[in-house]
Amino acid sequence: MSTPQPRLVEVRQNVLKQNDLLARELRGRFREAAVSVVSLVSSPGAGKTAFLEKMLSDLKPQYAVAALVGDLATENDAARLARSGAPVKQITTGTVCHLDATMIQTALEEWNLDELDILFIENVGNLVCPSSYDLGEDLRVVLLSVTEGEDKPLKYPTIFNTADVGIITKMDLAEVVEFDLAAAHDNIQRVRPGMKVFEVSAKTGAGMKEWRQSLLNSEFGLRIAESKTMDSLEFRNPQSEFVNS
Ligand SMILES: Nc1nc2c(ncn2[C@@H]2O[C@H](COP(=O)(O)OP(=O)(O)OP(=O)(O)O)[C@@H](O)[C@H]2O)c(=O)[nH]1
Ligand SMILES: [Mg+2]
Repeated sequence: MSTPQPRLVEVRQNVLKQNDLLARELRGRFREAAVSVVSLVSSPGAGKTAFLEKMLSDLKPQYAVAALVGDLATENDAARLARSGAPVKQITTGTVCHLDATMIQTALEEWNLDELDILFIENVGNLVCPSSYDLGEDLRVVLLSVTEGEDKPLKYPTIFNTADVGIITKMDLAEVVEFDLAAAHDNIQRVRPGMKVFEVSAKTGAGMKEWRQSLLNSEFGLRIAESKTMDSLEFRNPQSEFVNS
């Protein structure tokens, strides 16, 4: 006779199953609307918002970009991202250490996905919780900053293992913190063999072009070669308290 599973595990499995079902539905909606969705995960302070600020500013002249950003308590990141002029919405999670598919669905209620080319989602800074929650994204990007140390992929393998692309951030600080770049690449490949990894600095802009070109050139299977919505006045003035603030 098999031993029954503890109740805690059962509840957790149900929550994840519900999330997976909704994420699948979201993925279908994103595909139907032909919007590419890119999520960012990392430890707190690895540079997600700085990287995203740069991406939004660089892409906005040619693409209809927008961002959802998760944070436990503040709206600081949304305010920073909105400086790009792109529509931005903050999801404040309270005590929850990750975004889930329901939060994404609710946050998108007032936006017309048909008018978007690329939607970015910045997850709550955490190397553990976000890994189990599918958000319906096409591409999950994991960021590792040089100030965290090159061993993080080995210590938090799941978040690296569930990502599609890696970005080593704050490269302008690599030398001063004696970051071992070769070891970092090696560690990433040990937990996620074959994953493409970029080296960038949002501060100096180094490496951003290579990453952007790969993203736009369908290297990761996204279809964002041409903008579909740049003429849309409605998109330029969407319902968002952070737009152009
Ligand atoms: N030198 C340097 N500093 C950076 C770079 N990118 C981010 N920072 C700094 O690192 C700190 C954290 O950056 P954020 O962009 O807020 O990091 P985050 O991952 O969004 O943080 P959370 O949302 O709190 O998890 C800030 O002080 C940034 O100015 C970079 O490329 N170079
Ligand atoms: Mg942030």
